[in-house]
Amino acid sequence: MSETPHSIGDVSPLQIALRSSKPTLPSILHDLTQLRAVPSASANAVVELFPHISGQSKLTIISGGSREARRLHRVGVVLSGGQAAGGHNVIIGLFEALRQLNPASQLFGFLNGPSGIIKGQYRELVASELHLYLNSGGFDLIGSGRTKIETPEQLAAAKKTIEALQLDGLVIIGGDDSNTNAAMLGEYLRSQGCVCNVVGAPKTIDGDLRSDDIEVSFGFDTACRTYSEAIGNICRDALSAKKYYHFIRLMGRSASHITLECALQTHPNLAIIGEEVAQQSLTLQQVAERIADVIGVRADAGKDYGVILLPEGLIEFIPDCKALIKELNTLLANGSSAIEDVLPQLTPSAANCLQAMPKEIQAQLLLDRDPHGNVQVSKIETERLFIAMVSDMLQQRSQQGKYSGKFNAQPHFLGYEGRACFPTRFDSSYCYALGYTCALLVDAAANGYIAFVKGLARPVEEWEVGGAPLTSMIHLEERKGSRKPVIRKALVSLDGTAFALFASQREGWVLDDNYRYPGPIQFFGPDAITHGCPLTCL
Ligand code: FBP
Repeated sequence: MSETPHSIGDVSPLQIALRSSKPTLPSILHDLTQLRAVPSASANAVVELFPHISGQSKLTIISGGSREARRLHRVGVVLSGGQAAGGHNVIIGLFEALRQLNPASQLFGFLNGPSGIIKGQYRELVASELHLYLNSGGFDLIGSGRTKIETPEQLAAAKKTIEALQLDGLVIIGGDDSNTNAAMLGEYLRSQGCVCNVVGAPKTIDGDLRSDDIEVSFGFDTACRTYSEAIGNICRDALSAKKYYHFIRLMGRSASHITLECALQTHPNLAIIGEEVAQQSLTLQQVAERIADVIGVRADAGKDYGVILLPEGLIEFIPDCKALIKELNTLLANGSSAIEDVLPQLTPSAANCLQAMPKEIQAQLLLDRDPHGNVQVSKIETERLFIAMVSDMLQQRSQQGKYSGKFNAQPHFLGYEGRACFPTRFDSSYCYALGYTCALLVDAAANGYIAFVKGLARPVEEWEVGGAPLTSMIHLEERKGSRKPVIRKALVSLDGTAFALFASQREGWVLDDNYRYPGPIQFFGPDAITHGCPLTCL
């Protein structure tokens, strides 16, 4: 049945329109037959843990190659970790580029994340199915998962699957932990004489997978625009009703990139940036006091409403909480999980920090870590913790005659709704170009690389593409109580342009209700509304 704007079918009119809206490609990717990957002059150092994939040079894709027929490729693709808008476009771009390089090339999708590689669960992806997923959100085409491929048995099982399928390429679409996995697998395969090339694509709404070449991970723009629409709406509600303080916790695990971007998009009365809290070594109490101060100043001006943004990972930036979490990670990795088991094993300062928190937050801090050893910050309701602390402080200030306002708070958490929505035009084109780039890196036999597309503040046609050695991003970090090689998380730079812009404007947002309303993501319409990149990338 054909859809019209007035019929109710299984597929919405927007879904239909987006499926047939081909993303723009950078000019360099218009004709793949003449491209080549050129190494930069300097190579990265050889790293002891990665003898087979370190010591390689960055690759830039340029035109000027021969027109010789390209090799036939058999490539596997896997989606790893949390959803991020545009993942399907990476797969579609990869498929199309592989077919352009050689029409007989085949692409296999591993099901439900890296466990699909270990268990040999996959299916071949074909054009007739893929076209239904163009510009769609989510990862439901093949599913995703957080399983790590790290034990000798898992690595051997992955190799068995890769060899049985005769893959010469494996594309791992993931964040920092998943790309660490990509490096480990690439290293292992070469050490075992397997010819498959492992290439990563930078995915995560958190925006913390960045380097000189990776300006932002895909999904960040869409997530921030989705949250900013909601924050703008909440700001307008606050301004209309004038009776609530909205405490909005924003997803983003460790780094505060999402909070910074959303603050620039919406101009809330206060936005806490975790990296600044860490730099100033603020305690939990001091962060709560800072919030109470803003509420107090506004109350003096007759304003008992406002909007406060909190990054999901804030708790890990507060030095006393960070030390507590580190101790808890080790205890949990060793099997303790009940509060009565844990408390006596903590140092006195960590025990005090835990006991000062409400019971629900204590329980949330003791929940299982994810397979990579991370605290599941999405389950820790810091917005409620701060509402409780600030409420107590304001009561005390009121008794001391230092506060005369009314404090009525609403907690919010914006997270999952920003991960699987239709991508922005930016993420749509960015992901499509990343898919093409992954294909070109496999074609260049690049193993242990992550694809990049850069120059993102410029028009799409001018974007540049290439691959960076994964080992250039790896360092040693404590995970589950021991030192492990992982890709370094890129935190908000307090010396960067984006933070400087925020710092120069935020004082004005405290008292003046200078809210900005970005509105919904628009795919069709004037360029000023549909095009653009994250403000933190400008
Ligand atoms: P990735 O790093 O895998 O992209 O996931 C990021 C994230 O969305 C975080 O922002 C959030 O804290 C976490 O995933 C939630 O994890 P889960 O999906 O397992 O609940």
